[in-house]
Amino acid sequence: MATERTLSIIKPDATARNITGKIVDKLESAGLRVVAQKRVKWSQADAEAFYAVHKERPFFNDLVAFMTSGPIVLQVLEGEDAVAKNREVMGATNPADAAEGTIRKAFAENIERNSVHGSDSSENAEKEIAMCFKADEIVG
Ligand code: RTP
Ligand code: MG
Repeated sequence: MATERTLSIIKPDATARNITGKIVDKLESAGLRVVAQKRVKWSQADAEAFYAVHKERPFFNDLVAFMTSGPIVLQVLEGEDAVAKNREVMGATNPADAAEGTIRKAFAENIERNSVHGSDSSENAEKEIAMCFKADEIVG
């Protein structure tokens, strides 16, 4: 498996609790390297554009409200099989289903306030990285 990049977001529930570093520790311990990072606050338009794939889902409006409720940390992670590795260390969407040792098991509050986002395929990773970072903001 070749070196790959994925988009990670530390969500507002986690920045509110000041646990950004604890989450980065788990990502780094899993062999992922942070090659771009910035803290931002999304507008409604930013969140709607990022989550456009979910716009027909019943949780869309709540998700947009949550993701614009406070600061978030956008990251590009690099490593072997980075998309799958990040999904593995994140754990299941619902923390009640998340495996021991995962970020969501340790930190998520509920199925919505679940602390992290990670791209779900290489194709989506490329799109999401391009939405969030300029090429010269990523230093591998
Ligand atoms: P993510 O995209 O954030 O990495 O999470 P995921 O793939 O595990 O979950 P996805 O199905 O893509 O859902 C995106 C985010 O929407 C919120 N959600 N709320 N209230 C609900 O039933 C519900 N379901 C999903 C979560 O914040 C989820 O991560
Ligand atoms: Mg998803």
